[in-house]
Amino acid sequence: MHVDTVTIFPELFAAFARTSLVGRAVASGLLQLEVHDLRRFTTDRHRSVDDEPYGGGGGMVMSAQPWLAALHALGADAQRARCILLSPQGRRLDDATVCALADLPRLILLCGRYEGLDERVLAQGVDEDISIGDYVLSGGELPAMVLIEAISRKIPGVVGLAASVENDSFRHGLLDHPHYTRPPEIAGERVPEVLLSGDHARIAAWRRREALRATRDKRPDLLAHAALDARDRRMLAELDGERVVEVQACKKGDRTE
Ligand code: 4FV
Repeated sequence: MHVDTVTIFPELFAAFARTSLVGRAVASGLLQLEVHDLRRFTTDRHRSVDDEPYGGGGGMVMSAQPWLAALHALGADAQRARCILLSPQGRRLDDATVCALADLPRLILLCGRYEGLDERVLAQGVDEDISIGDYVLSGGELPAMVLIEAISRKIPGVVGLAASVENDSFRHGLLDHPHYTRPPEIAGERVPEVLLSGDHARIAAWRRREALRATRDKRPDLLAHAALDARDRRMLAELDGERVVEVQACKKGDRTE
């Protein structure tokens, strides 16, 4: 996977490109990450990248010329590169989109600043815009890093233990189950016995049940799209049954108080 990133703050990617998972992906050659300074494509002696907005109003807008020159220089139209602008106006990033993008040979990520880019850049050279969430940041650099890291985890061989990617949250449409490690007891809290049992079938069942419980409690919207089998639905019914008992117990508790 080859990723070109265009930004006015290339230094923001320096540590990111040599640290942890992305650092290993770049070092192994499984990911080629090139960071381009947008100012390299300016033509005026002040190397300016922004200007007053037509129609007035606060803030500055990024000028089209440097971006169009950058896209041309990077061959955005020629090679099979998907050109993506990170922007709050974009389609929300999710695991399915990450998987789809991870199968492509090349991405060009545009990191905006100020109020955003002149709209004519989007018309000319951008294939799609993607948002990492409904909030406004000062720049597209962090969203670009989020996207690069999420995609890197999908590149075979990047995450040492393929199983851990396989079990990632959202991979099967569910949130992850709880995790525990040594010591078996801390702060008066013991690790669920089943996890110490060595009985892998029981452990797998417990983990599936807890993933269903976490998803039902925290992201019920995901349950509607999750690939659930009959056993999952039985587990959910049992969990709901448990909840009824809990609620009744609470009510009973209140009455006796
Ligand atoms: C953003 C987001 C984001 C908006 C104005 C950059 C900033 C500035 N990008 N998901 N949320 N971008 O807030 O992707 O130009």
